[in-house]
Amino acid sequence: MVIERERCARGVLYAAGAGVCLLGLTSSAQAWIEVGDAGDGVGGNYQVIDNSQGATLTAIVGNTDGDGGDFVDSYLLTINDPITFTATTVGGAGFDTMLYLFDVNGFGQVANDDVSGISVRSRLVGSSNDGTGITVGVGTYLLAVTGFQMDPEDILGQTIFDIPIGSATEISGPDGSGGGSVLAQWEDNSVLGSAATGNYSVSLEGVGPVPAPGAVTLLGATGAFAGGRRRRK
Ligand SMILES: [Ca+2]
Ligand SMILES: [Ca+2]
Ligand SMILES: [Ca+2]
Repeated sequence: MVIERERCARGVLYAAGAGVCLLGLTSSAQAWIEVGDAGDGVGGNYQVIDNSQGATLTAIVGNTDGDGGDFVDSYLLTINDPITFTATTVGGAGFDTMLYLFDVNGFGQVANDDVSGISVRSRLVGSSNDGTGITVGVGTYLLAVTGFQMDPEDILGQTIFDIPIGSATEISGPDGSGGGSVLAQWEDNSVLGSAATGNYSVSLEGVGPVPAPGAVTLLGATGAFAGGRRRRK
């Protein structure tokens, strides 16, 4: 996907492959552009965001179109600042998005369906607000971008996150019956027969690429420590 800067309002990015102005993203933004089709995260099938498209990371731009099973795109990235961490679907053609965050092993962390009662886009922060008490730390995480209503499940088909009807705006922890298990499959529970798909851009804060192996040993050690601390809660 080629980014052009002329076709939209001054300073707003244009994604030629998607044919959309990326509202909310300025031309100073460093977007990761989906390479081919990002995997759905099951069994380590994800796209690693590295430094090849820039050293910073303020957005991810991509597409789900349902073809060839392209309903979920997942990306491995680093949360550098859990306090300011946000992931928000913005701009694009606009469809009913869902965002899910897993740790590097596939355990559910936080999830969101809708920003508000009037917006079906999604927004994640680093702490759940549904009573599950989840707070993410510094480390490597898997961010899955998908549409309503794709639900991640464990190997037994139990949902990992419980986002009840009428509670679409909650930042959910992994409180589904499969919440203690790793991501093993996705279930399309859309009453429309097929989950929402489309062009998306996800605005990011507190996030960076995954360091090259061996390049940032210190960060890896920090991430491991944060993970250990989280588990003892
Ligand atoms: Ca895709
Ligand atoms: Ca939604
Ligand atoms: Ca929940």
